[in-house]
Amino acid sequence: TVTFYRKDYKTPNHRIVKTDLVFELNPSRTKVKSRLQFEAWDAQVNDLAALELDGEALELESVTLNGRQLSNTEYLQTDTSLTIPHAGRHGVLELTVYNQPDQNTRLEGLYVSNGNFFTQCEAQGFRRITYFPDRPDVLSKFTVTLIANKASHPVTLSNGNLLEARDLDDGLHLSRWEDPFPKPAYLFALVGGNFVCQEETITKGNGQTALLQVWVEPGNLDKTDFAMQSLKRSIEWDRQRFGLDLDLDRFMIVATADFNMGAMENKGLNIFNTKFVFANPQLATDVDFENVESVVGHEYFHNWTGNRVTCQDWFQLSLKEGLTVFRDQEFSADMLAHGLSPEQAASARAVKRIDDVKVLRAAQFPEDAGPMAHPIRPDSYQEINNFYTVTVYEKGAEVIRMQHTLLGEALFQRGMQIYFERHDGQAATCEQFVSAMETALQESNPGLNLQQFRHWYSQAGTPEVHASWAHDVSLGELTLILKQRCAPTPGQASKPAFHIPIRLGFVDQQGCDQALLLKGDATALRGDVLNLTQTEQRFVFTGLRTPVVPSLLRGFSAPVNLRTSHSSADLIFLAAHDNDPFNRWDAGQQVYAKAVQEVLKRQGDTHGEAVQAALEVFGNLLNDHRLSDGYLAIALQLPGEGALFEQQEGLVDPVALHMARCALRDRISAQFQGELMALYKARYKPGEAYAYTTVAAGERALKNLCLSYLVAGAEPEDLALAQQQYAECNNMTDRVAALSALVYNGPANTPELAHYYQLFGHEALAIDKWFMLQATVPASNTDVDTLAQVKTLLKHPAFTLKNPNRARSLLGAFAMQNPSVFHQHSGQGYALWADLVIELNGINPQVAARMARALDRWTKLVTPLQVHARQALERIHGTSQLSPDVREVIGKALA
Ligand code: BAL
Ligand code: ZN
Repeated sequence: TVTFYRKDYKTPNHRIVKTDLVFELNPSRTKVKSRLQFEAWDAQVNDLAALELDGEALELESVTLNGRQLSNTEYLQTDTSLTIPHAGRHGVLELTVYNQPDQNTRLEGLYVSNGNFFTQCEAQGFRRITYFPDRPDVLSKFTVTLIANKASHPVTLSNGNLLEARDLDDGLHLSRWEDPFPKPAYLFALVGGNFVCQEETITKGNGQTALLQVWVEPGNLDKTDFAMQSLKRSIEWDRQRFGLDLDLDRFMIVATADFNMGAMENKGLNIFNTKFVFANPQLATDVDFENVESVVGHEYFHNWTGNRVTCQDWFQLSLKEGLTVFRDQEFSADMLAHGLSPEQAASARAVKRIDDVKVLRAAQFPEDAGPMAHPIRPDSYQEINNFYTVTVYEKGAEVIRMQHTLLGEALFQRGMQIYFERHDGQAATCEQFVSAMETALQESNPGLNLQQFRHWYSQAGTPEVHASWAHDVSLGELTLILKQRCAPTPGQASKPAFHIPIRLGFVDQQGCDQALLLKGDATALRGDVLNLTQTEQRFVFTGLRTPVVPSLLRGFSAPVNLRTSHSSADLIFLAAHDNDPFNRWDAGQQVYAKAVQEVLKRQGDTHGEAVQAALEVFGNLLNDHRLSDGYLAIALQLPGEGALFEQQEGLVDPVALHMARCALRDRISAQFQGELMALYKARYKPGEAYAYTTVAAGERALKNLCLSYLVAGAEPEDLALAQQQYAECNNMTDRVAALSALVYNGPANTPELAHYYQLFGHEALAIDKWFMLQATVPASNTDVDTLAQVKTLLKHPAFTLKNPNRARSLLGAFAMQNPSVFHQHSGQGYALWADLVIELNGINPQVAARMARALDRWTKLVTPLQVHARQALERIHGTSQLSPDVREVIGKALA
């Protein structure tokens, strides 16, 4: 096992000033000729320095240096590299290699999907195309010539501008592309095949025009409108909010059904998983629409944050990913709020923020507490593909968001401006980003700095913040005591205190925020943000002469676990009255979580105090008619099983936890049946045309949430509601909601499943949903043996582990979204998972390593489950030919 360390970064001997590539595209044997014009990196590099190139799984035909063909004693070839000793300070290297796209099931480098050619080069796929210094700090100007069979592969695309396109002899054709911007190899892309496109010409900020294209396989053009609209909105938004315009004459998106990631920001030629392009009402849910918009935005925003300024090395990945996720989150929030009244807009933004924090808590907090914990800027890795994580992305975005909170929008934008002034066209580091923000901060606040804030980049783990307070109403003084600690993570036993921005308010009994007046050191409070910088800190607020309830960490101002001394009554009050919609939601979640824990302790009994409190919160929300449907839908949802698992003290039995949560859900459902039915009926409008808008999507979300409560008892008359909705719906949102109500609560093989399959048998993404639904039937549905069902589905003709989306829809859904069946006490869930991870390891190591993370948190399971889990982990670990990807994940889990 090789481990790579951040501290070992060294500049290369040479830069590649210019790269000319010629591809003769052939599915079984593609010829790649390259001409690399290289130069010494700097004055320190002497004539004797070796030119070092990476390469894997390539057949090397010839090596020519400065016009002279080298014999194989004049270079050094290994399984992973090609070295030319004494290459000189500058020169031209020409290579001819072959690779095998149709054998490439890893989907890294050049591969074939449905007969068409695609590439995926980030992080280290380019070295599977040809030998090259495959590292992000080597930026080169590329020209690319593509030669392909005109009948089978009529469309060929690469980065940048089209210089020429013409037919050749023998049924071949050629296209030649030039990317005006130097870029690292990971941003290279080519596409070749049978495609059609939707295109539009737009006018850029400088008055010039640009051609936008969305390319798909024939038959799919009716799914591209929304992606095109999203692209145009992204371009407009980046110009308005960040002052960043499109720098290309041509910007293309191409969709493929076989893709490891969501999408890829290759310069001018974004390649997308169909899942994040295709959207029309028949096939995509409201959530799918929202995801398409956010991923189209994300990839487009990378054009500046990622491409114009890229990363020095892969340890800096969060430099582009955290920042770009922050940007896509802000874009989505602005789009969701667009055109709404101020109140509705605030509500839409809050729902978006809550959605993002739910992901963080359900996926990143466990990562930070488990064997793969790493800082957003990791210090080491074995396989970089394993570090495209929720920590680097989502926690990375939170770290950017905290800087935004500390600086405010205007100074943050000034920091972005400084960042581009300093680093445009370069490969940069996280440190350089923070330094740009710090300069912006100090331009108007010379006394402040981000020194301590930098710990967020170097320290892993979710800090825990404990808050307690004492309020002397007669004096008007409230003393707030905040303590922080962060549990040890691999390689980091103890950590200095973080700089934690805590947005806060004090809510009086009328529900009004009292003024914030801090006694003493005024710099600790800026606006409504308190700077917690010490392990333990005491803040005295004055002028509070009536009782108040503190509302802390408003808007989730820092990615921490907050533990407060709020009483149950305080939480019920905040869940009804907090002026911060995020904290209002969060107070409700805390009450619900306590209720689940109480039901668990009382072995299913739902007559304890905590359940009473949950019913009170739920009832208050139902009675608050000012709430938007979208907000109410999210506030009436119980915390997910993943979040509950993490919050529970001690060892956890996910099956028991699931049953406790179900008991609470059933109690709520019984108690509020009338109200839920009324809400459902008022929003049941099967004849209404579908439109994807914030308000309409919120209405559907609330209606379908009500349905999920109503059918929980599995009474035939309630299931009939779902059957009727299924039969009458005109969109995928309502269809999937109805179908899942039936599949999760009704008898096995509900006829709607067969109907759905017939309706959508030819639509891969819809069939993914079909597999996913059946793989996630929980243990509480005793009519269904989900494990047996999954085993049967593995043999279904439409199932294949080779397609990442399909693998995720069955194996991923089963192992990561169905805790009560996956963690069944027989251990059979783990055994099946281990079989499939081993099989997938031989096909696609990158996707296999994702699936392999399902038991990251196995040491938090109750002992009998730990025994089964260890067995399954050890079985995978003992497999021969385990990829470095899977080996790292399983090795760390067992360490
Ligand atoms: N750069 C990999 C895909 C993404 O984050 O956009
Ligand atoms: Zn990204």
